[in-house]
Amino acid sequence: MAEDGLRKRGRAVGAKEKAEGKKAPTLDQGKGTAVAASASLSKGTTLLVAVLFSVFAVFVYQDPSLVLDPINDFFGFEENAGILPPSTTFVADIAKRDAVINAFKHAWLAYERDAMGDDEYHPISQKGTNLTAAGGIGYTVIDSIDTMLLMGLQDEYARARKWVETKMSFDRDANFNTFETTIRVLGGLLSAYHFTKDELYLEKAKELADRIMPAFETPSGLPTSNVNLGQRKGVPAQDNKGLVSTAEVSTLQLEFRYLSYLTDNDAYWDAAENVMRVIKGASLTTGLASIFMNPTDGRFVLSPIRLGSRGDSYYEYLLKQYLQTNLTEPVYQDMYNGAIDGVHAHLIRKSELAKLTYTSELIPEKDRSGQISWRLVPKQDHLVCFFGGSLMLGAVTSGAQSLPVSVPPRPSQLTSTGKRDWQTGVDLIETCMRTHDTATGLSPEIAHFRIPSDKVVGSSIPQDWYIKGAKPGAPAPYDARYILRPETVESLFIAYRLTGDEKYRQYGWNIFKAIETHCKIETGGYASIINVDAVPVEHEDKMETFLMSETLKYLYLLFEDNSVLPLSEYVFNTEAHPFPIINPSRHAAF
Ligand code: DMJ
Repeated sequence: MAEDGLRKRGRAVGAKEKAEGKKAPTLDQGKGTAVAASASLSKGTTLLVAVLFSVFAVFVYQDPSLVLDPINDFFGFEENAGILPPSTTFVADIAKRDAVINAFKHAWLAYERDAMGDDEYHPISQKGTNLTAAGGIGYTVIDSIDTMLLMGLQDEYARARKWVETKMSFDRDANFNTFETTIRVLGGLLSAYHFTKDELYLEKAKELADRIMPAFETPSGLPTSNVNLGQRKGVPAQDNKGLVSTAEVSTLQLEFRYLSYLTDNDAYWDAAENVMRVIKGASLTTGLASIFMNPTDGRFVLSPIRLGSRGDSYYEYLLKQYLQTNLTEPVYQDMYNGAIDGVHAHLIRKSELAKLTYTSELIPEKDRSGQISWRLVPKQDHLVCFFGGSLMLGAVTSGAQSLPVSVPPRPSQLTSTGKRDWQTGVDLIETCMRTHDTATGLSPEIAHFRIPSDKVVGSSIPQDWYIKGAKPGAPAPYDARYILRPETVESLFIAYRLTGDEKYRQYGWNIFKAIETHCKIETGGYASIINVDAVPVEHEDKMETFLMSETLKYLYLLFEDNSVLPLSEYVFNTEAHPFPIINPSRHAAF
């Protein structure tokens, strides 16, 4: 199914092209006519032919697939010939896949033993805590269920389901983050329902969404940052003057749209789509998005522009909304294309020494006269590492000349922006892998890249990038930590599915081994580390829920047979909860 879906359809196109190739006799006749005509060619015509031939030669030099593709198709060569032998491509690496399953069990069983039902887990103190004093909402349990189902952990799943049925409650009189609750809990419930068709999950999803919906009741319709689930009331964030994060308001759409699709209740879809309408209306000419918006007037507020925190999944969900409804809503494709053009024009840079591709941030600065200028800061969050895989996925869908493309795509199958995005995606993944060149083999929360004006000397990592504030013997800065984040392995999974290139599995295995070596707690669970560049490591007593929902799921899928969750049939929410691609009767009305 998975890549098979992509690949089978790829072969179908090849077959069609081959069928057209069978019109060879007609071509031969044409060639005979041309030969006869050539006898009477004038010198001028000969010159014209020579010029045309030269132009053609230049095009072929730039893109050899112009000639190679028709030859491959005519002779029936496999579309991915030369990448990997088709018979061995994409089969599971069972030993590595099962090692990831064992890691999941090591995490889950410790959580279940010490903290079952609590929102968060602290593996060193072997305790759980809740997000609020009003009690838990199933943050960790729900975030983990679809991974258990995928991994075939029936016993663990049965116990988790029992807890959901008998203990989980959203009737909590406290403020919860609207975005986090949606992506982790609503997203997890919807995936669990998709895989099991167990009404329990759909009922819980509806109840939770109904409690979140009042957050959208602002003058603009941009939801408040928090929501009191017990009182069913939107609550503006205390910090940030009641402003909302762009990524947070624009990363609820896959979940609310899918819930409408399942329930035939348009209210969820309407609320989520209205946010996109407001954002489109507020859009900056660059296609980029500042990280804060005003929920009263629905406008962007002067604030940094970046692909890291508060910006990241805005770009992710533009593409994924387009994919979710089977490429039938061009408004999201247009918004995505505009945003990615803006990213290339303003944020993508090359490092000084090794010419690594990285993303920088734009920080607005006002001078005394109120004049605004934008300072480019060469700072890339680990969060940005989702973007390499996302660009590659965008290239083979939004950036395809026609669908489906081969695995990997041929240059001739991509538009010029598709080719650009594919290359940037490939390069960004390499850069993210270079940020794993640390003492632990894990990458820091934030990497800075050297620029000519940089005065940094003597970093412990004498490369194109460094951890700001890291000094031998001094306490590690916040930037130096690894908190079990998934973004790099997420991109590796997508890159492997779209290329079949074994190097992505090797990269993923290296990261997995580093997690096992440095983050695993012998008594159970995994913990964040406070400095990726110091061994032996010092742990922070926290196991983020996205270890089980994302990091281990993407690693599992990287080593699993590609018939599991084909990218041609599924779209992953930003917390790695898979939703099926749907064909709804409605489409964006703006
Ligand atoms: C996850 O909760 C989601 O992937 C979110 O979009 C960004 N951050 C974390 C994981 O790093």
